Amino acid sequence: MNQTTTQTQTDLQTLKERARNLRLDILDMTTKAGSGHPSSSWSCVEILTALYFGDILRYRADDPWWPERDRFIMSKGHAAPALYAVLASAGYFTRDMLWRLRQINSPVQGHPIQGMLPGIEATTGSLGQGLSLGLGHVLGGRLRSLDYHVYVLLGDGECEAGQIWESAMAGAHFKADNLHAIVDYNKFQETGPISREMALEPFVEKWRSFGWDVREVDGHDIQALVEALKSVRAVKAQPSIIIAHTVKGKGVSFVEADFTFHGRALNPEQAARAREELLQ
Ligand SMILES: Cc1ncc(C[n+]2csc(CCOP(=O)(O)OP(=O)(O)O)c2C)c(N)n1
Ligand SMILES: [Mg+2]
Repeated sequence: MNQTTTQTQTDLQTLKERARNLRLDILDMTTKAGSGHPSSSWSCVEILTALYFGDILRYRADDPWWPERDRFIMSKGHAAPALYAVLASAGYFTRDMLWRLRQINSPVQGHPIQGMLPGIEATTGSLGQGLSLGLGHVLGGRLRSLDYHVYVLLGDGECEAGQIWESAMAGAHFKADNLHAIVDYNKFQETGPISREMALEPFVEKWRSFGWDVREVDGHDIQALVEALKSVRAVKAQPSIIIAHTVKGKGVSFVEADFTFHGRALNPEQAARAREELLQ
């Protein structure tokens, strides 16, 4: 094995370790709060790890409003615990903040609020709006001759919202090649399987027909995510989307198997079992 390969594997190992720690933080935050969305948060842990630690996003945790920063918008705002965990891990604020999730008057609310904590680019939680916000950032950057990139994480259930498809049209119309959507395609929304509630398929073809560059990836394969997130930056004259195939509740078997964990924290006994699985 040559040195480059060894280095890459070490990096990948570090990223996997980070992902595991984020899962543990999400478990602890939501269990302590007694509410929140652990399964939606675990679903997107590798995506966030790749973005923040895989050398994708340009950001300065000590200068959160640096004008040239890349923007990340957590459009599926109910996965706020995942966002808070990754921002703390990246150094935007201290980890003790995490344990204030969902407390009255806490800046760590159940859904992210812009301005409450450094690193939160947008107030989200009302699903369907983040892609439009992202496009606004791209067009604003154009006016100011800033070439930052904007990544927006969408839920698959969220893609049932009409506003997503307005922004899909507008993004292509404005040739927003600095706009990159990622869909956390875990095949479930709040009340059941996407295929039953409001089918999205043929999903890839839909985005292509709207004029987007589309690629699919295993949403838990950090290396594949890093490559995809990097390569979309080179797309010209059209926005891009990465459809990341994921498992809702990834990492904890009994949560993966039960979509009713949406919006439900684990009880202390379940949390202990989850911790054991995550530490295996
Ligand atoms: C406009 C709007 N309608 C309904 C809801 C309630 N809601 C919260 S999460 C959710 C399901 C989202 O599913 P998905 O986008 O697939 O996210 P996942 O949790 O699977 O990652 C719904 C319907 C909301 N937050 N906003
Ligand atoms: Mg979903």
